[in-house]
Amino acid sequence: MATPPGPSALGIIRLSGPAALEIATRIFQPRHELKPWCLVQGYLIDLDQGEPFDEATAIYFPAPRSYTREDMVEFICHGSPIILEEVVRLALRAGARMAHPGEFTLRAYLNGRIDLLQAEAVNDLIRATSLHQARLSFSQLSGRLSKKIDSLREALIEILSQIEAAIEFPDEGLQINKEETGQKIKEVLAQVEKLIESHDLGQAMLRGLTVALVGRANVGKSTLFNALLEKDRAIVSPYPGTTRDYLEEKIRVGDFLFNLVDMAGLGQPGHPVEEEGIRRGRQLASLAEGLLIILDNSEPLTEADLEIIALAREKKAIFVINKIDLPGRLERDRLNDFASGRQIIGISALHRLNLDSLKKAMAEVFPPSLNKNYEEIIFHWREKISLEKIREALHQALDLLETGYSEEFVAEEIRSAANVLGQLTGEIKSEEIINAIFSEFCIGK
Ligand SMILES: Nc1nc2c(ncn2[C@@H]2O[C@H](COP(=O)(O)OP(=O)(O)OP(=O)(O)O)[C@@H](O)[C@H]2O)c(=O)[nH]1
Ligand SMILES: [Mg+2]
Repeated sequence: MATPPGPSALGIIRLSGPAALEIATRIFQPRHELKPWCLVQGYLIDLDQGEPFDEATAIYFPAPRSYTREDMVEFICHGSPIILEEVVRLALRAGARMAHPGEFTLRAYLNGRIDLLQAEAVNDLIRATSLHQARLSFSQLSGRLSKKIDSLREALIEILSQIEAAIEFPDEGLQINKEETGQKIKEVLAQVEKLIESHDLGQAMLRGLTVALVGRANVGKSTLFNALLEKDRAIVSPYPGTTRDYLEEKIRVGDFLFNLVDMAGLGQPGHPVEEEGIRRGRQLASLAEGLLIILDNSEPLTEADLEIIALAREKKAIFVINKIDLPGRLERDRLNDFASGRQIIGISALHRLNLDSLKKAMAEVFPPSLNKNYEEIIFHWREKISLEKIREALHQALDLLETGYSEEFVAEEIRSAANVLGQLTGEIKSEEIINAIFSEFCIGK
């Protein structure tokens, strides 16, 4: 089943494998013959009972021009769970079996239609958190990152073959030029570094950035949390110490997903439960990628405010002056000094004033390295860890080259780097990696 459970306008069921067409014709009575790549109307029917239970369209994709490179049939019927379950039941009775998560894409990979990086991109595309990420994942699905990785691997294999020729035929003047070889390794290394760097941005897009709302009690953290979420999620009250445990919700701002965290007011706890809330809050704030430091426009800065401002020294932060609808008693000049160049934005969470400026600032300030225009972005830890291994091997190769070690040692490092690149695209197959990747897929893709 390629569509989610629950009633919907249409539902899609896919069959893949050598028996796909045969099984399909035992469930489906076409009005015209099922011709390759043609949409054919007909009836879903239990041929043993002869009563149709839905009208549907079917498409037959003969191998190898299909998603999996096997024979495939796709049914598009009404999206009733009852109908879809019946189609599945009849297909199973006719000899099909249920697909495992990601099995269609796995088959596409095993049959050589796509590589592992493209397979990962399929899942990222389905789960895209923004249009920007969808575009990047689609470009990866189209093979852009694979091409890059292949070109790096080819470059390493070329270096390797020169070194190996020099080892094998030392008498024929095939010595390697150390400087030139070193230069070529450095060129690959620079590209590997750039890809590794892009991972922060990729992860930020895929998983979201954690941003904590910090401030002393009653400054309006929960009111702002609700206003940004556009729903009444957190309890708000005029009494300090309202929020005790922290709350976490996702919002999308621009091209980024944020995990927004509302927490107890940092400062003097009025209650043991609040104390625990504050402890947890501090811990979360220290782990967050960014902070919104909320201050109250209607009161002068307090010791507690200054302590919270100090928390942000090592962090990306935006200073938010809340309650600008009230007469200002907060000393702006003093705050300017503390902010040391960070953005200060006046808002009213209660009256929803200036929230767009705040969102704009969040999208500018919190994402990592947005100023770097990466050609390719890697999204996953698997890729980052592999690239780090490659970086290490290439550094090692350079060291060995410079310190005049035997060329065989240099060759060994380059060979291992090239192998890791091969595992990245899946050209070198590893069951462990394959299992890890496809288990994250949904069934039907
Ligand atoms: N005038 C005005 N009042 C606000 C504004 N934002 C919040 N408040 C009020 O400030 C009080 C405290 O708001 P909360 O959102 O509960 O504050 P908090 O920071 O979450 O407080 P704790 O959970 O106790 O730490 C409530 O009475 C809100 O209505 C604002 O922009 N203007
Ligand atoms: Mg609160």
